[in-house]
Amino acid sequence: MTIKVPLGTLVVDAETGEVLADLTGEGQRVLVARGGRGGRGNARFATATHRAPRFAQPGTPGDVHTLRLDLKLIADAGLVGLPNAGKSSMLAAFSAARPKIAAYPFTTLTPNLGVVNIPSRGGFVVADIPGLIEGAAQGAGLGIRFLRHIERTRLLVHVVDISDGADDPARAVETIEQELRAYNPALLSLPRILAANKSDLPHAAGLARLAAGCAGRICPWSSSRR
Ligand SMILES: Nc1nc2c(ncn2[C@@H]2O[C@H](COP(=O)(O)OP(=O)(O)OP(=O)(O)O)[C@@H](O)[C@H]2O)c(=O)[nH]1
Ligand SMILES: [Mg+2]
Repeated sequence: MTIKVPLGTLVVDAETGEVLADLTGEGQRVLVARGGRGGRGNARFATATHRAPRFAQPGTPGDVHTLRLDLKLIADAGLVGLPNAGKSSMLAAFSAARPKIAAYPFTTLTPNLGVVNIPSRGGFVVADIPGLIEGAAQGAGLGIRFLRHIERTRLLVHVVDISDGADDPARAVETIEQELRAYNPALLSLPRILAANKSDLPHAAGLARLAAGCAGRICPWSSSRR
């Protein structure tokens, strides 16, 4: 029996926790449980002189395993940030993905993927995940379970709302980095770009605060095409 799974599925032995396969390639197949040897029915034993034998040979049972399938999406870059920072808007601005966007926190409930096409250099995949809040590692908000989807990325884009109505952006950066660290410190060794978002709105104070804390990593951005 063949079970189709999405790219990025890890096959884990549920009892030992051993990773049996990591299906990251298109069309990749793995045999996780070998079937038993088939039996032979009585017709197989028929001969010219013994045409209706009353015996048969039963088959043997196949392997039995309890497996867990974990999906870790495959993306080149991951978007992280507080709820409402504009992660999904950014994905919509530079890919054909059409994630739900709205002016309230936790609009995104499950990760979205988008492909960014750069005609001369091919494309790359960006993952937009639900917003993180302080205490996410302890389960606050939607928690940190979605962070596994950005563990495979090569780079993180940290989206920060710098508009004057938003919370202190330098503090926002700290909060997110702390949650990333609590989930897996290796995430902080990925290159991280700070996208100072909503720069179409008044933002002088917010940008100054961000620049004071995180100079050199900032990239002003606006997803609004107004
Ligand atoms: N003015 C302005 N508004 C923006 C910009 N980017 C996003 N927004 C608005 O900010 C709000 C939140 O945007 P989303 O893209 O849903 O934010 P998100 O970070 O994906 O939020 P969650 O999914 O809840 O974590 C929406 O009302 C957007 O229209 C921007 O560059 N400028
Ligand atoms: Mg979103």
